[in-house]
Amino acid sequence: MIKILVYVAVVLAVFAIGYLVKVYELASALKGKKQHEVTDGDNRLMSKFMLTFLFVFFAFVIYNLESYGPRTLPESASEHGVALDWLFNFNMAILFFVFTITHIFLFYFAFKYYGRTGNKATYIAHNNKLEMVWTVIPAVVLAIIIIFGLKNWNKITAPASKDAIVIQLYAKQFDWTARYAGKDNELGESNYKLITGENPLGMDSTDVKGNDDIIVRNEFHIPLGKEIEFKLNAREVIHSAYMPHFRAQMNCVPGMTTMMHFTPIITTAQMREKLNNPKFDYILLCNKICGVSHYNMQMTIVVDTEADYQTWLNSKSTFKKKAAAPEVKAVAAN
Ligand SMILES: [Cu+2]
Repeated sequence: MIKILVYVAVVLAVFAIGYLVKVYELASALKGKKQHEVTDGDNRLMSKFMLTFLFVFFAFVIYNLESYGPRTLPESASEHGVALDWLFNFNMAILFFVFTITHIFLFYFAFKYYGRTGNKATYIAHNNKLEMVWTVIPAVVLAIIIIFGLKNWNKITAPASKDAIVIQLYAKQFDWTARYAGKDNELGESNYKLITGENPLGMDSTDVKGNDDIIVRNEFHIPLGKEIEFKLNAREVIHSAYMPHFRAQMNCVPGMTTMMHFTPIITTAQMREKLNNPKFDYILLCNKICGVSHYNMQMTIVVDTEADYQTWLNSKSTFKKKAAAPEVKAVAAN
């Protein structure tokens, strides 16, 4: 009902404006004014609006930077992220420079050179020098950005080193499971046909490589200063492993393994201190709209010192021990 009333109000408003314009035109005709004539006075007024807009607009931009700037991500917690942030800031610096200059010219010139009767605009058909300047400068700047970008991209996407800690991140609707490769640093085989309620990753219990694997949910730990190699899998639809504080993201695709790696450089405790926020936690999010509970598909990441990481990892039981556990429980129940 309210919707219909709003529609009716909008339609009536449009009619009302139409009639007002008609009344204005008739009044002008009666006064002997030429219809739609733009006077120098009108142009002067508009030019002043242009200049006012320039200042209001920049004030708005500065206000937005001030109020929303602090909501952006804190400094990068991974090694490659520092280089990425530098590249991002370099891009932003160029953008802001060009943005400021062009907007000042746009609105200041509209103010200064507003239309006056008898004034004629200069007509320039072609100017080689100008063409060169506005082609060569952007080309050089773009080339610099692309070269820096490619250099970083090659480093980030290069294969991980052999001694990197291997962790599988398994995505399904709607949660994450992390699996550590254990002492042998090799993940055991898995197969979707083996998936059951007790074996959500479909681990193959005949593969000895999987015996020392450690499966954790809700929270996973990684050690400071060590390279971590993530192997990403998805069960049913495409998910995306997004770790914003580490400037890392990679799609998880059913039927294949995707990979990424990074080295954390700030522990959770250090970051809490830096941000003066004792509740801060690194987070793994799903960044692909994968279904109704996509928004809640997350896992806490804890960056520990090497010693704390080992203690945490040792407190977890391996796949083999866990597989044996249900029998123990059954005995206890009897
Ligand atoms: Cu998802």
